[in-house]
Amino acid sequence: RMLEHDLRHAVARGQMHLVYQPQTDVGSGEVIGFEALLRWKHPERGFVSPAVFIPIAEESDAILRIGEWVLREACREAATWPRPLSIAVNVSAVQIHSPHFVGLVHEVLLRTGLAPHRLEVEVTETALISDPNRALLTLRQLKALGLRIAMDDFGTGYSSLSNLRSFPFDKIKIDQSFVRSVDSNEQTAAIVRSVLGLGRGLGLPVLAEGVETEAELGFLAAEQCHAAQGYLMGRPSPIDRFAQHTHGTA
Ligand code: G
Ligand code: G
Ligand code: MN
Ligand code: NA
Repeated sequence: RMLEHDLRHAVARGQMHLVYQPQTDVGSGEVIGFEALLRWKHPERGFVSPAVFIPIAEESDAILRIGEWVLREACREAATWPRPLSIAVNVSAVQIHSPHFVGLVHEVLLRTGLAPHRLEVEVTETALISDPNRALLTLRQLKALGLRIAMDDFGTGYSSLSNLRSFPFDKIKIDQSFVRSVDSNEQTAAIVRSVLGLGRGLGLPVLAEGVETEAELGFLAAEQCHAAQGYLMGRPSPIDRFAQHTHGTA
């Protein structure tokens, strides 16, 4: 496929960049960190969505080179911020199962000087199920480096509840499909309340993704959700847009 070929050279040709989306504390409204999201500007096709090219990259192993670049770039950027905000990086199944991944993360932390506790690795449940024993070992080794693991897209994957017990997650990210209209749909509200109760019972903070309206945020505040992310608080954007948060200036 054309895209597959072009992807192999995209990093070296400088076509990839990261945008950053703020994550806020629901109680205080303050920005507590950012999620790094990958963007590819193809020379002829323009912007190609990661929802399109990440699956292609995962088939061809190009994901390893791209994922390494994302990790380096996000950690390098976050290490320049005067304020010690967290930085969340999405990691694919292929990376988690690469024998070099833990060593790579260790090396990137050392080289960038980023404090390990500021790094959060986001993994989906689907990334863990092909070889759960291997995945568990990798997650434990990552945690031994001092970073945190978030379960991404919670509720959309396979067997969410047993995964929460089997893997050492530090945070639950409720998928945006459950956040959309949570203020007006009683079924959705019941599901989100139960995930928040689950988080409380397990001692895990919960972040709600895809918050677009004040009404959704109000529901989350009333239900004591810890953190939120979504267009309401900020769209994924170049990091300069958020200098008042990263640098603490007005
Ligand atoms: O930001 P956006 O809605 O375009 O992202 C679409 C999908 O691509 C999401 O599932 C998101 O997690 C994924 N994605 C974005 N950036 C990265 C990345 O750097 N690595 C991986 N593996 N997935 C990413
Ligand atoms: O799978 P993951 O949760 O990593 O993907 C996050 C995706 O959700 C990104 O593509 C990001 O652009 C998108 N996103 C973030 N906030 C919102 C939002 O408020 N509404 C919608 N529709 N998408 C969002
Ligand atoms: Mn994510
Ligand atoms: Na998600």
